[in-house]
Amino acid sequence: MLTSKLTKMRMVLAVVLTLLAFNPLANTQPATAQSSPAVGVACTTSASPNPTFDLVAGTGYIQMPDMNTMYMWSYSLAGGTFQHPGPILCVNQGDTVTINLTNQLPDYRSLPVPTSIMFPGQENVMADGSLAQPELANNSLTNSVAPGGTISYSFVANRPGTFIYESGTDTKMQVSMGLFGALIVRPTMGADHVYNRADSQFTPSEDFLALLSEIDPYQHQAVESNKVFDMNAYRARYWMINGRGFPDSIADNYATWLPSQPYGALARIKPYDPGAHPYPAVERFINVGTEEYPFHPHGNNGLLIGRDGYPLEDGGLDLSMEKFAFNIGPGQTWDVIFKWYDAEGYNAATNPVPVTAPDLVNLTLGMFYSGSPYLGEKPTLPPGKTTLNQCGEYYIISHNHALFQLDAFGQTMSGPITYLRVDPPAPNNCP
Ligand SMILES: [Cu+2]
Repeated sequence: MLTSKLTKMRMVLAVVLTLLAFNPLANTQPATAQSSPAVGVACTTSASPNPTFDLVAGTGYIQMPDMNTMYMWSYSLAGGTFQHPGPILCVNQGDTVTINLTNQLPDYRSLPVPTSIMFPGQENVMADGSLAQPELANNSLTNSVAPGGTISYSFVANRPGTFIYESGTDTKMQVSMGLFGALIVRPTMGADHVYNRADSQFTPSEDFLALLSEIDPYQHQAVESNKVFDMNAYRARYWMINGRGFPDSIADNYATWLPSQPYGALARIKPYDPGAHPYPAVERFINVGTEEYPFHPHGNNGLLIGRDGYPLEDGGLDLSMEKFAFNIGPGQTWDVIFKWYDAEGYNAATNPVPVTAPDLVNLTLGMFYSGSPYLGEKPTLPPGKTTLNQCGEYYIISHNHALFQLDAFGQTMSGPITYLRVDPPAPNNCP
């Protein structure tokens, strides 16, 4: 009896051990989860208070708005598909964040390419258990890792806000090849706050990112074909928002026709309502390029509440400021909250605000126009006109105001343009 019990236990143990040994997720992959809202920040998360992310630095291709294809270097999730930009890492204030980086970059001009991640704004970053140090020999601002190797970075995310993570190695070259991503640290006050300030509370479904970058296609072509590129000749010809150019930028997150560019930049909000929709939206601007990007939302100002992970305050004094355009410098992050007011309270029955529409011959009806100047109205359009408007919503352009940057290698009205979509207040027929 005892013998058979022991045998049984041994058998069970053997099965369990076999299962453990063959479970590919048991040891190699940290438990990360990816949120996939149609619009807004699509976070990659891992369990608090010790979130762990396995990233690879590798190569792949993205699609440009002029139908060009661009060779990129980027960070992706280990075991996942190539993506650009890197995953949006969302952690909580106080978390001990571990990021394991495996270098899968190919040799460039017969030389191995070391790479790294640096975390601007994070203090006491550890690399493989020791305080991270610059490596002069590798032209690296932090500890790098050789091709095929893995390095483990960790830090305590002490301050809430919006941050960059990017290559610290041969930075001018590697960051412009695409090695960057966004890090969002949620404050202890809650994930629906930008900072530990009650007045930084926002609507959770209205958390948006504008990660602004640029590309010199000649640099990328040279690196792809193993040729010399003189970085002094660098000149951007594409400007991107969340790794896409307009009109791809307004497509949903994870649009199937952009398999390597998961992040859209459309902002979709509802009008302010003191009861049903009291809190603002937040837009997190990041500039990983080489010059200022003066981003300009049409139709409304925004309230700048923080920069580089610091709330604009001084000893309790509120230093936030209303801005018409956001002049984000290279390497900066700006956190902006905004509300959209249905100021005149239009109602077709009870408050018909008088507006005389111009004659049809004097009108150009845009593709997203509802056929009415009133939010929530969707009348019939003239014969032959089609619209992408779904339910009487507004679309308001938002773009980089350095207009020469609204370009894709000579194709104008592209680049870092997106829309703010304002849905009618509920009840509405919006999908
Ligand atoms: Cu404009």
